[in-house]
Amino acid sequence: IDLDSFITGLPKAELHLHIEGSLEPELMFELARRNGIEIPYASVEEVRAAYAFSNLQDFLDIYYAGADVLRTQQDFRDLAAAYFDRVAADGVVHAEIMFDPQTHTDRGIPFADVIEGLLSGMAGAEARHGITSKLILSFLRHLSEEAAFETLEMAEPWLDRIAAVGLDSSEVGHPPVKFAQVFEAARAKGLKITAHAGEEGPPEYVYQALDLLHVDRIDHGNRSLEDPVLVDRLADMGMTLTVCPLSNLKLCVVGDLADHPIDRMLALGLRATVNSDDPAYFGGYIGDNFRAVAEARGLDIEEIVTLARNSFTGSFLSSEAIAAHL
Ligand code: ES4
Ligand code: ZN
Repeated sequence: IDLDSFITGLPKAELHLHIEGSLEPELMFELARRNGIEIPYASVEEVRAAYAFSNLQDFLDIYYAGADVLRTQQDFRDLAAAYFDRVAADGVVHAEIMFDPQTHTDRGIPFADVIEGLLSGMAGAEARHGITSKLILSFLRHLSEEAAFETLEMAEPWLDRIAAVGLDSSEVGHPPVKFAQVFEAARAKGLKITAHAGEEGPPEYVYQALDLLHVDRIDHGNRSLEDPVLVDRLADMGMTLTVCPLSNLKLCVVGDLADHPIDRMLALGLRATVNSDDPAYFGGYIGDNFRAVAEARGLDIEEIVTLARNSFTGSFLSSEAIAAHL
């Protein structure tokens, strides 16, 4: 059995996936047609050609524009269904997916349509593929903490179907401290906490995510490696990092996949995982991320198995469910 087939067959969980970032150009065109929306591209090829980014903000501008075709509950269900149908072939057995409600409610789309559509897509995935999933509500950090509080309030009727809150969008200039109070409120409601930190932002933002947001997981975390004291702390506490190799490459967090720190993270004792982030924009789903980084870094079977095991250990599943996957 070759390494690629081994990776595909290895049961894995995806812990860092923005569902809006799984919107493939083909579905973007279909939804634009269905909803009578003009999009500034003539073809699927032209959309893909526009996906060249030199940093996070470059990408975010295109990602928020793309999300404009998502209008109805059915759109959100179709979006989620397409993601799960795709990753079923990648050996994904569990996924914890993020959504950005503010991207939609700020355009007048009812929160109920967004979340009910996604929940329906998730239920379908369990029925069709046996894939379990959880939902992570992510706050946009370029907006105010007050706006995040309003979003948390909108989510109140669905809190039993939301596993965690997250923090994403433009990192630099919007440190975790800006959201300390809303994360405290979310934690008081029994929600788990994750936050993007150390993708473009400095190690200080990772410290803030730990000390002020009390995160259960760090999304990305790459720049933690600049601070050996921080690395030891993350390793000692068994903090999960949801690392996204192809995202790191496309957003120039790393210059070359051959320089990706995934195996250095493991060697330092960090609980690193491999994830896709925004697969439709970054050139691959979770299996592609495993295969690309395994090849670029020459990962061995043991490292690959550790990464897959970490995805369950670092999940928000119950300890019994985690044990059943290991
Ligand atoms: C994101 Cl890669 C990344 N970083 C921060 N926010 C995001 N939202 C969607 N993808
Ligand atoms: Zn992300």
